[in-house]
Amino acid sequence: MSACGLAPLPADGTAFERFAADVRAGLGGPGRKSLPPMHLYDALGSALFEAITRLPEYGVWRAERRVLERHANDIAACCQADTVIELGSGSATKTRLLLEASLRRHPVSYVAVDVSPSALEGTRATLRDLDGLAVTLVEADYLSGLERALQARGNAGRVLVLFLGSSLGNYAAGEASRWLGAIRRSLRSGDGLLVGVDLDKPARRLLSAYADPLGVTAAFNLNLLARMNRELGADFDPSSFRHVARFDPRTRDVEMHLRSLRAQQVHFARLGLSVVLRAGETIHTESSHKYRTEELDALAAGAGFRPAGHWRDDAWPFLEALYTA
Ligand code: AVJ
Repeated sequence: MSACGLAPLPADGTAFERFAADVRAGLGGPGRKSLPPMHLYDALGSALFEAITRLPEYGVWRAERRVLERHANDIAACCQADTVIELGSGSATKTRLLLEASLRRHPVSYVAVDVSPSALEGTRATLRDLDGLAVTLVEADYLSGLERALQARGNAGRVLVLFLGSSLGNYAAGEASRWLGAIRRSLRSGDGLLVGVDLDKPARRLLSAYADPLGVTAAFNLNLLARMNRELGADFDPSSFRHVARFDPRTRDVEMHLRSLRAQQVHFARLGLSVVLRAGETIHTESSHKYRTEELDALAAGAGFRPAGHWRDDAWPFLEALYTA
Protein backbone atom coordinates (compact mmCIF):
# COMPACT_ATOMS: atom_id res chain seq x y z
CA MET A 1 0.00 0.00 0.00
CA SER A 2 1.18 3.51 -0.67
CA ALA A 3 1.28 5.87 2.29
CA CYS A 4 0.98 8.99 0.14
CA GLY A 5 -2.12 10.16 2.00
CA LEU A 6 -0.02 11.75 4.73
CA ALA A 7 -0.48 15.45 5.29
CA PRO A 8 2.73 17.49 4.96
CA LEU A 9 4.47 18.15 8.26
CA PRO A 10 3.83 21.84 8.91
CA ALA A 11 6.51 24.48 8.52
CA ASP A 12 8.11 25.41 11.81
CA GLY A 13 6.32 28.75 11.88
CA THR A 14 9.47 30.66 11.00
CA ALA A 15 8.95 30.94 7.23
CA PHE A 16 7.71 34.54 7.50
CA GLU A 17 10.45 35.51 9.99
CA ARG A 18 13.11 33.91 7.80
CA PHE A 19 11.89 35.79 4.71
CA ALA A 20 11.66 39.05 6.68
CA ALA A 21 15.16 38.61 8.16
CA ASP A 22 16.67 37.79 4.75
CA VAL A 23 15.03 40.89 3.24
CA ARG A 24 16.34 43.12 6.04
CA ALA A 25 19.84 41.66 5.69
CA GLY A 26 19.88 41.58 1.88
CA LEU A 27 18.14 44.86 1.00
CA GLY A 28 18.28 46.93 4.18
CA GLY A 29 22.02 47.59 4.35
CA PRO A 30 24.35 49.87 2.41
CA GLY A 31 26.16 47.16 0.39
CA ARG A 32 25.33 45.16 -2.72
CA LYS A 33 21.73 44.00 -2.60
CA SER A 34 20.93 40.30 -2.69
CA LEU A 35 18.33 37.77 -1.58
CA PRO A 36 18.74 34.01 -1.03
CA PRO A 37 17.33 32.00 -3.97
CA MET A 38 15.13 29.83 -1.71
CA HIS A 39 12.58 32.67 -1.64
CA LEU A 40 11.99 32.29 -5.40
CA TYR A 41 9.91 29.18 -4.63
CA ASP A 42 6.48 30.22 -3.39
CA ALA A 43 3.51 28.52 -5.12
CA LEU A 44 3.76 30.73 -8.22
CA GLY A 45 7.57 30.54 -8.27
CA SER A 46 7.49 26.73 -8.07
CA ALA A 47 4.98 26.64 -10.96
CA LEU A 48 7.18 28.99 -13.01
CA PHE A 49 10.20 26.78 -12.31
CA GLU A 50 8.19 23.79 -13.59
CA ALA A 51 7.55 25.81 -16.76
CA ILE A 52 11.29 26.54 -17.05
CA THR A 53 12.01 22.80 -17.03
CA ARG A 54 9.91 22.52 -20.20
CA LEU A 55 11.74 25.29 -22.08
CA PRO A 56 13.80 23.98 -25.01
CA GLU A 57 16.66 26.30 -23.94
CA TYR A 58 16.82 25.01 -20.33
CA GLY A 59 18.69 21.78 -20.94
CA VAL A 60 19.59 21.20 -17.28
CA TRP A 61 16.40 19.42 -16.25
CA ARG A 62 16.14 17.11 -19.25
CA ALA A 63 19.84 16.23 -19.02
CA GLU A 64 19.38 14.90 -15.51
CA ARG A 65 16.21 13.09 -16.53
CA ARG A 66 18.13 11.34 -19.34
CA VAL A 67 20.84 10.29 -16.88
CA LEU A 68 18.23 8.81 -14.55
CA GLU A 69 16.29 7.18 -17.42
CA ARG A 70 19.44 5.45 -18.59
CA HIS A 71 21.14 4.62 -15.33
CA ALA A 72 18.53 4.39 -12.55
CA ASN A 73 19.05 0.61 -12.23
CA ASP A 74 22.80 1.00 -11.95
CA ILE A 75 22.50 3.81 -9.43
CA ALA A 76 19.96 1.87 -7.34
CA ALA A 77 22.27 -1.16 -7.37
CA CYS A 78 25.15 0.96 -6.06
CA CYS A 79 23.09 2.61 -3.29
CA GLN A 80 20.96 -0.17 -1.77
CA ALA A 81 19.26 2.41 0.45
CA ASP A 82 16.37 1.63 2.80
CA THR A 83 15.47 5.29 3.25
CA VAL A 84 15.78 7.93 0.56
CA ILE A 85 15.71 11.57 1.74
CA GLU A 86 15.39 14.18 -0.97
CA LEU A 87 16.34 17.83 -0.40
CA GLY A 88 14.16 19.99 -2.67
CA SER A 89 11.83 17.33 -4.06
CA GLY A 90 9.82 19.61 -6.39
CA SER A 91 7.68 17.61 -8.79
CA ALA A 92 9.74 14.43 -8.09
CA THR A 93 9.41 13.40 -11.75
CA LYS A 94 13.09 12.41 -12.00
CA THR A 95 13.15 10.98 -8.48
CA ARG A 96 10.36 8.63 -9.47
CA LEU A 97 12.71 6.91 -11.95
CA LEU A 98 15.19 6.18 -9.18
CA LEU A 99 12.53 5.08 -6.68
CA GLU A 100 11.00 2.68 -9.23
CA ALA A 101 14.39 1.12 -9.83
CA SER A 102 15.03 0.83 -6.07
CA LEU A 103 11.60 -0.69 -5.37
CA ARG A 104 12.31 -3.45 -7.90
CA ARG A 105 15.06 -4.57 -5.49
CA HIS A 106 13.69 -4.01 -1.97
CA PRO A 107 11.24 -1.90 0.05
CA VAL A 108 12.12 1.78 0.36
CA SER A 109 10.75 4.64 2.37
CA TYR A 110 11.01 8.14 1.00
CA VAL A 111 11.13 11.49 2.77
CA ALA A 112 10.66 14.63 0.65
CA VAL A 113 11.91 17.97 1.98
CA ASP A 114 10.85 21.18 0.26
CA VAL A 115 10.19 24.78 1.34
CA SER A 116 7.17 24.98 -0.94
CA PRO A 117 3.88 23.32 0.13
CA SER A 118 2.70 23.38 -3.48
CA ALA A 119 5.88 21.59 -4.60
CA LEU A 120 5.20 18.94 -1.92
CA GLU A 121 1.70 18.50 -3.34
CA GLY A 122 3.37 17.83 -6.69
CA THR A 123 5.74 15.33 -5.06
CA ARG A 124 2.80 13.52 -3.51
CA ALA A 125 0.84 13.44 -6.79
CA THR A 126 3.79 12.10 -8.81
CA LEU A 127 4.46 9.25 -6.37
CA ARG A 128 0.84 8.45 -5.44
CA ASP A 129 0.59 5.21 -7.40
CA LEU A 130 4.02 3.78 -6.48
CA ASP A 131 2.98 0.68 -4.55
CA GLY A 132 5.09 -0.24 -1.57
CA LEU A 133 6.56 3.25 -1.15
CA ALA A 134 6.04 4.96 2.22
CA VAL A 135 6.16 8.71 1.64
CA THR A 136 6.68 11.44 4.23
CA LEU A 137 6.51 15.11 3.26
CA VAL A 138 8.47 17.68 5.25
CA GLU A 139 7.89 21.38 4.64
CA ALA A 140 11.19 22.94 5.67
CA ASP A 141 14.47 24.33 4.42
CA TYR A 142 17.19 21.78 3.60
CA LEU A 143 19.03 21.68 6.91
CA SER A 144 16.10 21.57 9.34
CA GLY A 145 14.29 19.20 6.97
CA LEU A 146 17.27 16.84 6.84
CA GLU A 147 17.51 16.88 10.63
CA ARG A 148 13.81 16.10 10.97
CA ALA A 149 14.00 13.34 8.39
CA LEU A 150 16.97 11.71 10.13
CA GLN A 151 15.37 11.86 13.59
CA ALA A 152 12.89 9.27 12.36
CA ARG A 153 15.55 6.79 11.24
CA GLY A 154 15.93 3.64 13.31
CA ASN A 155 19.11 1.77 14.18
CA ALA A 156 19.36 -0.36 11.09
CA GLY A 157 19.24 0.57 7.46
CA ARG A 158 21.08 2.75 5.06
CA VAL A 159 20.09 6.29 4.12
CA LEU A 160 20.58 7.85 0.70
CA VAL A 161 20.35 11.64 0.50
CA LEU A 162 19.35 13.05 -2.91
CA PHE A 163 20.41 16.55 -3.88
CA LEU A 164 19.38 16.71 -7.53
CA GLY A 165 18.75 19.33 -10.18
CA SER A 166 22.02 21.22 -9.71
CA SER A 167 20.72 22.87 -6.55
CA LEU A 168 24.24 22.59 -5.11
CA GLY A 169 25.20 25.16 -7.77
CA ASN A 170 23.16 27.78 -5.92
CA TYR A 171 25.72 27.79 -3.09
CA ALA A 172 28.78 30.01 -3.22
CA ALA A 173 32.07 28.07 -3.20
CA GLY A 174 32.73 28.17 0.54
CA GLU A 175 29.08 27.54 1.38
CA ALA A 176 28.91 24.45 -0.84
CA SER A 177 31.76 22.76 1.03
CA ARG A 178 30.28 23.74 4.40
CA TRP A 179 26.91 22.39 3.32
CA LEU A 180 28.38 19.06 2.14
CA GLY A 181 30.23 18.87 5.47
CA ALA A 182 26.97 19.42 7.34
CA ILE A 183 25.29 16.63 5.35
CA ARG A 184 28.25 14.32 6.03
CA ARG A 185 28.16 14.97 9.78
CA SER A 186 24.44 14.16 9.90
CA LEU A 187 25.01 10.77 8.17
CA ARG A 188 26.47 7.48 9.36
CA SER A 189 29.32 5.74 7.67
CA GLY A 190 27.98 3.66 4.76
CA ASP A 191 25.14 6.10 3.97
CA GLY A 192 25.09 7.67 0.51
CA LEU A 193 24.74 11.04 -1.16
CA LEU A 194 23.63 11.40 -4.78
CA VAL A 195 24.35 14.87 -6.20
CA GLY A 196 23.35 16.16 -9.64
CA VAL A 197 25.31 19.16 -10.93
CA ASP A 198 25.26 21.07 -14.18
CA LEU A 199 28.69 21.07 -15.84
CA ASP A 200 30.58 23.91 -17.50
CA LYS A 201 29.55 24.68 -21.10
CA PRO A 202 29.71 27.53 -23.62
CA ALA A 203 28.35 30.88 -22.44
CA ARG A 204 25.81 31.16 -25.25
CA ARG A 205 24.09 27.91 -24.22
CA LEU A 206 23.96 29.02 -20.61
CA LEU A 207 22.69 32.49 -21.38
CA SER A 208 19.83 31.24 -23.53
CA ALA A 209 18.93 28.81 -20.71
CA TYR A 210 18.81 31.59 -18.10
CA ALA A 211 17.44 34.41 -20.30
CA ASP A 212 14.98 32.49 -22.46
CA PRO A 213 13.20 34.23 -25.36
CA LEU A 214 9.70 33.69 -23.91
CA GLY A 215 10.63 35.45 -20.68
CA VAL A 216 9.64 32.57 -18.39
CA THR A 217 12.89 32.86 -16.40
CA ALA A 218 12.32 36.62 -16.23
CA ALA A 219 8.85 35.99 -14.76
CA PHE A 220 10.35 33.48 -12.29
CA ASN A 221 12.86 36.10 -11.15
CA LEU A 222 10.42 39.07 -11.11
CA ASN A 223 7.95 36.99 -9.09
CA LEU A 224 10.27 37.54 -6.12
CA LEU A 225 9.24 41.23 -6.18
CA ALA A 226 5.56 40.25 -6.42
CA ARG A 227 6.05 37.82 -3.53
CA MET A 228 7.51 40.59 -1.34
CA ASN A 229 4.44 42.67 -2.20
CA ARG A 230 2.07 39.82 -1.30
CA GLU A 231 3.75 38.59 1.87
CA LEU A 232 5.68 41.54 3.28
CA GLY A 233 3.38 44.38 2.19
CA ALA A 234 6.01 45.85 -0.13
CA ASP A 235 5.09 48.21 -2.98
CA PHE A 236 7.47 47.10 -5.74
CA ASP A 237 6.40 47.95 -9.30
CA PRO A 238 7.74 44.87 -11.15
CA SER A 239 7.58 46.73 -14.47
CA SER A 240 10.31 49.08 -13.19
CA PHE A 241 12.76 46.14 -12.98
CA ARG A 242 14.38 43.98 -15.61
CA HIS A 243 15.61 40.38 -15.42
CA VAL A 244 19.37 40.09 -16.03
CA ALA A 245 21.37 36.88 -16.51
CA ARG A 246 25.19 36.99 -16.71
CA PHE A 247 27.83 34.30 -17.03
CA ASP A 248 31.36 34.79 -15.78
CA PRO A 249 33.55 32.12 -17.39
CA ARG A 250 36.26 32.57 -14.73
CA THR A 251 34.02 31.83 -11.74
CA ARG A 252 31.72 29.64 -13.89
CA ASP A 253 28.69 31.22 -12.22
CA VAL A 254 25.49 32.20 -13.99
CA GLU A 255 24.09 35.09 -11.96
CA MET A 256 20.48 36.27 -11.99
CA HIS A 257 19.77 39.84 -11.01
CA LEU A 258 16.80 42.20 -10.92
CA ARG A 259 17.89 45.57 -12.31
CA SER A 260 16.09 48.71 -11.19
CA LEU A 261 15.33 50.76 -14.31
CA ARG A 262 15.06 54.02 -12.38
CA ALA A 263 15.90 55.53 -9.02
CA GLN A 264 13.16 54.50 -6.65
CA GLN A 265 12.16 53.94 -3.06
CA VAL A 266 10.26 50.85 -1.92
CA HIS A 267 8.37 50.58 1.34
CA PHE A 268 7.66 47.34 3.23
CA ALA A 269 4.51 48.00 5.26
CA ARG A 270 4.80 44.80 7.32
CA LEU A 271 8.48 45.35 8.15
CA GLY A 272 8.59 49.10 8.75
CA LEU A 273 11.42 49.16 6.22
CA SER A 274 12.22 51.48 3.32
CA VAL A 275 14.74 50.61 0.63
CA VAL A 276 16.30 53.01 -1.86
CA LEU A 277 17.48 51.78 -5.27
CA ARG A 278 19.62 53.76 -7.70
CA ALA A 279 18.89 53.67 -11.44
CA GLY A 280 20.73 50.60 -12.76
CA GLU A 281 21.32 49.08 -9.32
CA THR A 282 20.66 45.34 -9.13
CA ILE A 283 19.39 42.81 -6.60
CA HIS A 284 21.33 39.56 -6.93
CA THR A 285 18.78 36.74 -6.64
CA GLU A 286 20.66 33.56 -7.63
CA SER A 287 24.02 32.14 -8.63
CA SER A 288 24.15 28.83 -10.53
CA HIS A 289 27.65 27.44 -10.47
CA LYS A 290 28.72 25.27 -13.41
CA TYR A 291 30.90 22.50 -12.02
CA ARG A 292 33.79 20.43 -13.27
CA THR A 293 33.84 16.77 -12.29
CA GLU A 294 37.17 17.01 -10.40
CA GLU A 295 35.91 20.08 -8.60
CA LEU A 296 32.84 18.28 -7.22
CA ASP A 297 34.89 15.21 -6.28
CA ALA A 298 37.35 17.42 -4.40
CA LEU A 299 34.55 19.22 -2.53
CA ALA A 300 32.95 15.91 -1.57
CA ALA A 301 36.30 14.44 -0.49
CA GLY A 302 36.97 17.51 1.63
CA ALA A 303 33.62 16.93 3.34
CA GLY A 304 34.52 13.30 4.11
CA PHE A 305 32.79 11.46 1.23
CA ARG A 306 34.30 8.73 -0.97
CA PRO A 307 33.33 8.59 -4.69
CA ALA A 308 31.09 5.62 -5.56
CA GLY A 309 29.92 6.33 -9.12
CA HIS A 310 29.69 8.91 -11.91
CA TRP A 311 26.99 9.05 -14.58
CA ARG A 312 26.98 11.77 -17.20
CA ASP A 313 24.87 13.25 -19.97
CA ASP A 314 26.89 14.36 -22.97
CA ALA A 315 24.23 16.17 -25.02
CA TRP A 316 23.94 18.79 -22.23
CA PRO A 317 26.94 18.12 -20.00
CA PHE A 318 25.53 17.18 -16.60
CA LEU A 319 26.95 14.96 -13.84
CA GLU A 320 25.18 12.65 -11.43
CA ALA A 321 27.71 11.66 -8.75
CA LEU A 322 27.28 9.14 -5.95
CA TYR A 323 29.35 9.40 -2.75
CA THR A 324 29.61 7.20 0.31
CA ALA A 325 29.90 8.58 3.82
C1 AVJ B 1 16.91 24.27 -9.78
C2 AVJ B 1 18.03 25.94 -8.61
C3 AVJ B 1 19.26 24.49 -9.93
O1 AVJ B 1 19.94 27.22 -10.88
O2 AVJ B 1 19.46 26.25 -12.75
C4 AVJ B 1 16.41 27.88 -13.32
C5 AVJ B 1 16.91 27.27 -10.87
N1 AVJ B 1 17.13 29.45 -12.05
N2 AVJ B 1 16.51 29.01 -14.04
C6 AVJ B 1 19.19 26.57 -11.60
C7 AVJ B 1 16.82 28.17 -12.05
C8 AVJ B 1 16.93 29.95 -13.27
C9 AVJ B 1 17.84 26.11 -11.05
N3 AVJ B 1 18.00 25.23 -9.87
